Amino acid sequence: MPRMLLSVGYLSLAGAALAHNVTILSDAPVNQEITGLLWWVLIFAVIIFGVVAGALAYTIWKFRAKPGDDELPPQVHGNDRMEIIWTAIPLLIVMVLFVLTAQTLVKIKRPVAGSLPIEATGWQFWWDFQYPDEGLRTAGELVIPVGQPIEVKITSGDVIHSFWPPSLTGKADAVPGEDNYLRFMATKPGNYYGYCAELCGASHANMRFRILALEREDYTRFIEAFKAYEAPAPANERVARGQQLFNAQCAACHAVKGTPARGVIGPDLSLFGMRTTLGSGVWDNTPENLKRWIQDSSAMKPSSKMPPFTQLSDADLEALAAYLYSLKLDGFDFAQLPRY
Ligand code: HEC
Ligand SMILES: [Cu+2]
Repeated sequence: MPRMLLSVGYLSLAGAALAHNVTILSDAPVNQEITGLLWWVLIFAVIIFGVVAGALAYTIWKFRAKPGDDELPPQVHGNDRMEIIWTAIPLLIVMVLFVLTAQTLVKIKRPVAGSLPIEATGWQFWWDFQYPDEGLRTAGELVIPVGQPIEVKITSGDVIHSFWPPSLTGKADAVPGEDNYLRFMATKPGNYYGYCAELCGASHANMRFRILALEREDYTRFIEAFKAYEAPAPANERVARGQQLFNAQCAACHAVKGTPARGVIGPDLSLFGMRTTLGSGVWDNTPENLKRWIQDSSAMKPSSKMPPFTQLSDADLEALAAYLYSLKLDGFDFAQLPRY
């Protein structure tokens, strides 16, 4: 109940549409730590408000002008004892908050043995993700296991970005030439929303990502299948045509595992057919959105670094879409994951 009340206050500030992105409603351990701090601040704030407002109300009532009061009341200048008290109390409160905050900081910054290392690189306007231990690469949607600590090494390839999945943890800046670390753990499976939290250009607001947390067995199955994965041989004419177009027009910037496409300027598209979103976590991954994206991505995402392909015929777009949707592992349905 108190947690609910606190959430109501928070939500009225943050906007109800972001209900799945509220730190204090999250079970993730780092967010629980931060929520604990928030409680301390709230307790002190309520006490201070009560004392100050109460004293003010009492004074106004007690010393109000009464009939027959024609003379000025006694005039007082300064009170050493009170000044010492009202300096000492805030100092004490700030010291308590300092100690609590320092404890929390140490706890959430400490490297955890058995963490899964991940490397995240921000680019205008998308996120590249790598699994250094497995030699795997993806973009926009990062798959992790539930119940294992994750250690994300964050950097940027161009300007300063910031990596922030609010339902899982706080944020860390992505700075070119520098590595910052975020450590967190998902406690339940889900499709967690993430945002770039540092103004980075015209499409900063369109630079998002997702973290897909899977049960341990599903995660292991996913990683093993991904390691063994090579883009499947085209199942029909259309997919074959799509692959051919892709290798001719898109492979300079995009990679697809097990094919000649090895570009690294744009997102890795090896498992694009499994993505729940398109354009770095912004649009639903539907054929309509995909075709619109390929034709002119900057019409959807201003200043997108992917060039337009307005010369492609409808049949070509269909073929490219058919090829991209063939790039997936069987036996997974990420669309079913609850969203946080
Ligand atoms: C000059 C490099 C370049 C070329 C050529 C290029 N792309 Fe891209 N592409 C990008 C970049 C950069 C992005 C990321 C844009 C963003 O989200 O801000 C991107 C994003 C995408 C996405 C969205 C990926 C995601 O993670 O959601 C798809 C799908 C895509 N491109 C398909 C294609 C196809 C199909 C072609 C060929 C017809 C192509 N691209 C050609 C650079 C390129
Ligand atoms: Cu950014």
